[in-house]
Amino acid sequence: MGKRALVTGITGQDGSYLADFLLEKGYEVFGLYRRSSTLNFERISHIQDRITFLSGDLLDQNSLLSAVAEAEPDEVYNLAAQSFVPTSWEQPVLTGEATALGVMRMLEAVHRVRPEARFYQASSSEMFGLITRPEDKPQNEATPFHPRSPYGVAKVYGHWITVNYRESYGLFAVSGILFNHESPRRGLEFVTRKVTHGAAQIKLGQARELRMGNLEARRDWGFAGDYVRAMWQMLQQDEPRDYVIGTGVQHSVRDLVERAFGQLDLDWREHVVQDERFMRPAEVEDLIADPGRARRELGWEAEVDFDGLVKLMVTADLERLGSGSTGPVKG
Ligand code: NAP
Ligand code: F7E
Repeated sequence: MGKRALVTGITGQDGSYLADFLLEKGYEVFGLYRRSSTLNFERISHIQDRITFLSGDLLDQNSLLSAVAEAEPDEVYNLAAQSFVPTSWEQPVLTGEATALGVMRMLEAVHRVRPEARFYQASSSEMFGLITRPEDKPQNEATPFHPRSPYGVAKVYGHWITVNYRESYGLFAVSGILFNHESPRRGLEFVTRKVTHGAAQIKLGQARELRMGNLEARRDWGFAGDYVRAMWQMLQQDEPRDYVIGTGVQHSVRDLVERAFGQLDLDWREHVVQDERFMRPAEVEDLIADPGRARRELGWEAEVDFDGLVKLMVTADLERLGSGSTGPVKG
């Protein structure tokens, strides 16, 4: 019998890649999804028939207890969250409920119903937030947290409650501190996808300009398909431990724009307009990972680099927009 995995956030970017990965490994995959008036399975339509769906919400403890009882998982991947940073200023209470307390509700469900299951928490480099001291660059597992948004603060709670359930109850619970990871399945509001989609629209004559926020922010961007492999590897270790996952290479939003437009033989300066509406009340300027522990202990390394990622995303957007497709997201 293959192992059983319960994935929250199955309809999201990472949930879809993780489900691909686990099915490939022979897992029986259970996916927690939120009921809505229209189905939202675009990212998993290609594997929909191979997943057992359980309806539930991180805000609803009973549904999580039932989902864990029904799935009887060997591994639980808690990927669900309100994950868009700007929304966390608009809806801070909801963000706290889902992204912070939701983690505790999932841990409670595992602790009460299935304490032998291994638990993965989707923590974030947004927890590092404001970097001022030279010794905090690049960021590793010992770098102090200084979150800069309600989202980042909620993730710090999620991180520490995961550590706490490990220390309090001996759960095999780990926190993966993942830096930005992207793909053709990324939501359109995140900067990489906004840029690759926007550039493709301009190339095809479907738009003339792209309105952007802070072009100076720097991130460590990798490919989501590489990062879900790290999540799984963390749960295969002998001991539960937290890991930073990133490429160790940093680029600015300006580099991203230049690279994506350049890919399509466009001059970004003719199309990109800075717009105050996309600036943040408090910015995270300078993130770069030190993934040394993951390399040494998991043998993990990013396979897709920044250029490869931008190319992959631009090509997918151009193809999708060019074919007028509204169908399943490829890639
Ligand atoms: P995403 O595409 O925004 O997906 C989020 C998922 O969470 C969706 O399936 C969403 O369901 C679900 N969800 C939201 N609120 C929920 C609730 N109250 N109850 C149940 N499900 C809920 O995010 P992602 O990029 O895949 O990221 C996965 C996780 O990793 C998130 O926790 C994110 O914060 C974290 N993370 C992401 C990155 C990154 O760069 N991608 C880096 C570090 C950490 P609907 O489809 O119904 O909205
Ligand atoms: O912004 C700047 C923006 O929204 C990246 C989430 O997955 O990664 C993600 O959070 C940077 C920021 O991602 C625009 O100010 C400029 O500095 O793509 P983003 P994020 O906020 O880093 C972390 C690791 C997570 O955990 C989160 O869940 O790009 N930027 N102009 C812009 N950003 C957006 N979205 N739109 C712009 O027009």
